[in-house]
Amino acid sequence: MMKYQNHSIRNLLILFCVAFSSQLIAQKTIINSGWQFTLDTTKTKWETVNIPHTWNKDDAFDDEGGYFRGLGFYQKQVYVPIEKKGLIHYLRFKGVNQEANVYVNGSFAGNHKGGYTAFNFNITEFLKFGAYNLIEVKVDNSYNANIPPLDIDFTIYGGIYRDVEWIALPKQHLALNDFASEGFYVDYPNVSKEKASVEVSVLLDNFDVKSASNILEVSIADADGKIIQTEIRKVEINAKTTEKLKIHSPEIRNPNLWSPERPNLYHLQIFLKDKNGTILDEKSSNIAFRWVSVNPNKGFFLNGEPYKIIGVNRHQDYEGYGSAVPMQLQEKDIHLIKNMGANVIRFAHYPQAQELYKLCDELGLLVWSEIPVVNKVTNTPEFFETSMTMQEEHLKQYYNFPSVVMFGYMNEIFLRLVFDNKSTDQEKEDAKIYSYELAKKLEDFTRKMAPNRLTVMALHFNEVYNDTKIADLSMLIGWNLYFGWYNDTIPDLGIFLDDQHQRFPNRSIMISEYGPGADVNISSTTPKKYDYTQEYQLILHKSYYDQVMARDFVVGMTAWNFADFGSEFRGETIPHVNQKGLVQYNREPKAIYYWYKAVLNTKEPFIHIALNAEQPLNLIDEDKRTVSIFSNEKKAEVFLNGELVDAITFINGLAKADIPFINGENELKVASDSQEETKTLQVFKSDNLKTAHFKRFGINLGSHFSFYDQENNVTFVPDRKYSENLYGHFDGTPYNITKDKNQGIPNNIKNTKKEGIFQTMLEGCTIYKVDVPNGKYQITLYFVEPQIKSNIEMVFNLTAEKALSNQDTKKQRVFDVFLNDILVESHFDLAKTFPDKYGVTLTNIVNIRNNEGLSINLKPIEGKTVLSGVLIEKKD
Ligand code: GCB
Repeated sequence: MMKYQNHSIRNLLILFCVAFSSQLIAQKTIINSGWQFTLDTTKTKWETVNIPHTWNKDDAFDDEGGYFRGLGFYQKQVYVPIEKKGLIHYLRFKGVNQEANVYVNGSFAGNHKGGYTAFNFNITEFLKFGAYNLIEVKVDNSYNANIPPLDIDFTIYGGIYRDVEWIALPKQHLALNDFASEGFYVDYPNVSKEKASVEVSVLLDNFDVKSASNILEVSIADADGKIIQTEIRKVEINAKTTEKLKIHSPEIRNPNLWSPERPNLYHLQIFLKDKNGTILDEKSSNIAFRWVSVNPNKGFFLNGEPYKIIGVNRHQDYEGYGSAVPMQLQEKDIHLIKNMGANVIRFAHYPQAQELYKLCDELGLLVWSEIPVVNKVTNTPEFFETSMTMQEEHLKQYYNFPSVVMFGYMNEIFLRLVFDNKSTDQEKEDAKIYSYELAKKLEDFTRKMAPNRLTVMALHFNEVYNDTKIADLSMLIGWNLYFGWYNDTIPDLGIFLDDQHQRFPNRSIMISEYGPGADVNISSTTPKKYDYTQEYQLILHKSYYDQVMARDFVVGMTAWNFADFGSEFRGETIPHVNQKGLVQYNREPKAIYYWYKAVLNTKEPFIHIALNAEQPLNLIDEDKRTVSIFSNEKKAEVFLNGELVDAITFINGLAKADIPFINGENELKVASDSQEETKTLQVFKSDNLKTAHFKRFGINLGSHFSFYDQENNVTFVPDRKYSENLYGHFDGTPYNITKDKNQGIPNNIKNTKKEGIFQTMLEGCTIYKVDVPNGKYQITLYFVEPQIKSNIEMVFNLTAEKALSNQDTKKQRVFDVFLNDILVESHFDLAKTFPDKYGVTLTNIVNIRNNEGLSINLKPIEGKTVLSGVLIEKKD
């Protein structure tokens, strides 16, 4: 079907053409273009928008807390020619977040709850023919205790964010009213290496007042498009009824089996014809022969062979677009995931665009698909019913994608309960019971509806899932494990897995989520938990991979997350973004993406130097820098400025080389027999700042990591204790660094994009020295008051500790600021002058003479001083 996103007139033309053609055939038109939209409940001012659309693409990322959750109104006029009168007309909405009420010419056409599944409304009875028809959609993304998901770690962008279709059909057609499925379901009874057969269940609707004699034609084509079999049936459909029939195809001998390595597809085509052979309706689908199973001791099996599944989770939003992402960009994600060498995607935590599942069929990616019953359940009949309906829509709409091998329905359903300090013990016990009840209903229903798929559920690290026995319901259990981040240390993963396996020997388990946050601008030679360095991200992922590969019983793992994603309440080093992606929010890969590619993609040889050439590198009092290099080659040679400096061997995709960079421009080349990569890097190398030449020099105080400040093109060096001819503090301690978690560190700081500098700081420092040469400098000091009251609840820290934030916001500290004995700021009181959590800078010009270097003196008047960063810029 073609898309005319910006040509609504063409859409109408198509409707005309169809109407004037002699045959009345099914017609699908995408009506994305030129809708009127407003958030104004008086509906007086409208703007014109195209679908996909969300009203939260900006406000979910701005400096103000929160984002608009409420009502949005859409409307559109569509001309329907008189010739279309004999047809049945449907509106199909592929995704409206999260509740929609649709009206046609003022009449109520239907309501739909849930933002991630499609719905169809038959609007024929409301239409005027040979006239314009007004379509109105009232969309609501407010919190609704009866619609899953409830409190979650992702933004609920409101709007009509997937395509809208107008489908006009002859009176007999494949049903569109069975939970918005395509009206047919493909099954594969008895698939093996030797033979396979296909069974297609078709729902045929007859809207006529008389019965109809039709012909149903079901054919299967091979990968080259050659039809290999066709089944033809005469069907008599009674007036105003739906006819259900099953077509069994003859056996196919030695079928080409489907796998991620060899995604052999066949193609199914269904035609409904009238008795004269005119096509009334047609449908098609990928079909593929594969079977899967799990074994508690041996893991996952694909087509009878053991198979480790390794891949990613994916959220659907994208930097700058919110949830309204052009399909081409979304499809690019799937290609990126495939090229990384992944063999599985978990579409978490909700069904995503169908086009992507089709691409998974074609590229070869196993799929886990699920509905957004996440973190908690509301004990109302409405919540239960909406969840069940959502799962029915999900199963029926995604049933025919052969890539889908796992159907899920719940994620960490006891997360809120565990951190709930308001409910009574009895209420908590009740919550365990009713959440289990819903899980059981969803499990039974999924097994019944989708008998050839695995059922799955994801849990967080807590015994409550074992105690309640909810973990025994699904065929496969996914543990979301954040050892080395929210919990304990990285090696605790293996201990946990072994313990679970021993205690629950009949359970098949995988790791459905894991991973630390990482920021491409943050780097360290001494990476640690919670520092957001790419180096720590590598350590954690690599170790998880090793621990999973060492255990046959573990089915596999899916990293959290393929890409950074919007989570409005979060405040990490990038405000409102969950930063656990293997690629950034704009899909630029982080270093870790290349490490996975080195291990998993054996087809495309490549070499990647894990350094960002854009970012200047500092080697202060450091002779060599250890650089990580990723490759799926066996060995390579490393050249610096044309000289061979090392010969490396890659183990599990990784080799490290100590590079003796020189001051200035460096060309680093790594070459194997067939591949090479070269990076040109700007290096500032010095063991004596007094004799150094630089334009800008920045220091990230209170921190062991460097931060690349794009705006100034400076990499701020980590802090250190002062030593002669270099820089550093004489006193003070890193603010809250001992806490090992990011609580207490200010987040979502207003007026800056440099959280990496502001968030860490020295507290109680009175003397800081930088031994720069004599000259004129512009000195910028960076401050933030860390104890400003925060309204951000860091629930995803998964810890019972309380944030340090809710303290008195006034007069935390007052101090004088001196630069080389000149008082540049007197009675500096951050809390008083900047009552909001605000990134504050003080900039002064200073002349440094007599080899005295730069001395920053902070003299406390009340409380302890703070200082987050220093930028020194040469001015003469
Ligand atoms: C989880 C959740 C996921 C969160 C993730 C995190 O366990 O399932 O929705 O985004 O942790 O990053 O904390």
